[in-house]
Amino acid sequence: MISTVSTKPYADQKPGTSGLRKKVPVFQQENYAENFIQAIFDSLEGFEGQTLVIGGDGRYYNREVIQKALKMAAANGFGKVLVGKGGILSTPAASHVIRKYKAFGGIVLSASHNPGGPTEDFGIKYNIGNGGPAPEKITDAIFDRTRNIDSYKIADVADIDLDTTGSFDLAGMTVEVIDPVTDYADLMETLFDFPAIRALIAGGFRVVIDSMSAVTGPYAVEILEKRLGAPAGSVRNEVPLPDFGHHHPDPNLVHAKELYDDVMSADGPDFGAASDGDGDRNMVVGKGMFVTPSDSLAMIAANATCAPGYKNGIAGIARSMPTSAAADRVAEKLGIGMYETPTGWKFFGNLMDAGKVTVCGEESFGTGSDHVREKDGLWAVLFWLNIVAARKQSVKEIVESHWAEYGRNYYSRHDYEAVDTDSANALVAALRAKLDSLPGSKINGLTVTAADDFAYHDPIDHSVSKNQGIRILFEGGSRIVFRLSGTGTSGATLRLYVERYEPDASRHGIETQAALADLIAAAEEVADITRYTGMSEPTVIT
Ligand code: VG1
Ligand code: CO
Repeated sequence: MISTVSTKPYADQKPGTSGLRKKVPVFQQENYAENFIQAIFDSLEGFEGQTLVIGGDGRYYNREVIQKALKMAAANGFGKVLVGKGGILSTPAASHVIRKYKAFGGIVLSASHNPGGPTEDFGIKYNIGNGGPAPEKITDAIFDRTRNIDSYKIADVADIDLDTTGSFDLAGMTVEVIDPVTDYADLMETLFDFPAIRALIAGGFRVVIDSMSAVTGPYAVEILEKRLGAPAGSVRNEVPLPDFGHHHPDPNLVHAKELYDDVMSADGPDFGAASDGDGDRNMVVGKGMFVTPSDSLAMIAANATCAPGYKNGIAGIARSMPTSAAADRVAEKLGIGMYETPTGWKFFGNLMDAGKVTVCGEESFGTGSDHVREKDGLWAVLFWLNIVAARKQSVKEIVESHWAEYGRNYYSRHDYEAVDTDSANALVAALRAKLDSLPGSKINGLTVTAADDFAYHDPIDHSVSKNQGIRILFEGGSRIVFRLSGTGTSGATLRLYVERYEPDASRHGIETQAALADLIAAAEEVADITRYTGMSEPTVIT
């Protein structure tokens, strides 16, 4: 029943920030997905007879690749696979299932916030036994293997019925089709004060969640509508669609604008939230107040003891380098550790496993904790609802009082998408070449105190990750950061991150782009963005 199929390597299977992401037609090439999955298995040791978790965000091509992965897991010697019904598992739910059932690891099929459909994006990512994304050591080994792979193993059997829960035999391996929602919803109930949130909602506090036709719909309906008693219809776009209804399943002020406008309108809801394709990102909007992801991390950390799962406090905080330093001030006040890592959740796993940090966050609408080893969209939403319920204040009041206490970190990210790859690389190379000469000089009248290309020394496994983003720091704590995206599938995306710290509460009401205008102009001056990208404005501002 087991075949060994000969194959030829593809040169472009290097995992990026979060797994391998390519257009669907690329994945549909002969043996393309098979090669990558076999390369994953060939890079691992000791999984004979062990359990693997497989799930995806339901996007176009999800089911086809799940069938291949199941047959290949059986042929390679796994003892059991847990797969979400319909092939569905949100990224945080997959992480939880891996941990709860002590699986050897998991394969998550997703291109996250990237659009889906026959000509859009698909992705494959491997997670290790702690439930988190594989560290670079493993993704490097997978890439090496893809470059010389010559065969893969697969069971010649019929497809498994993914739409019925229960146990099935697949060429001697057990396939268990599990309900994708229950375990995750139960976990949330252990972390947050559901009775308090239920009372808040029963008292008339109106919550809406936009699942953006992506994976969180069934999770949000179960938690918000069934367990927390919000009226039916509180979860919008709750049916996962293979093409996300032709939208970008990316929860930000551009792609979730309708929700934002609704919450901001006079008779709109009190609280709105959205999440991305695979359910690990979150956007939180309170009436009259959008919470930036960087602020959200700081505020969740500062208010963590409101939630039962964190009532004894948090051990430490980690954030990716481009994320604002708002959380640093909270860590300082609490007297706990603060860690700055490269972009991508895979760098947080070691810190959480070692007990050094409890909460982590990224500026890209990602927040999470050590309850799993991925960022977790609904977790962040529930944390905010728990804080609102416990403090009996609005989101706006909570945010403004935080700024008054700690100061405000004005923050914005400008993305220049689909830039010619050579031009984007040239921009970065030119910046790199002048790093040494920048300290002490002035850019747009601002004095540079330091400039470097961020390198991370992992304090646990002592690995070193270089070239993780160019940062230019100015007097007074402001900074600009440049890096190229590692999740895009066409051309290059340049990300410019801009941050300014403002301690004075009387200056906390400035419009963000205005508050950052001199830094944005400095970025243009030092990096010649318009000339290199051919764009006079970013494609997305968040
Ligand atoms: C982006 C974000 C990063 C995030 C990654 C995966 O990466 O900037 O913070 O971890 O996406 O998120 P990049 O390399 O494009 O900047 V998800 O929700 O797309 O898996
Ligand atoms: Co995601």
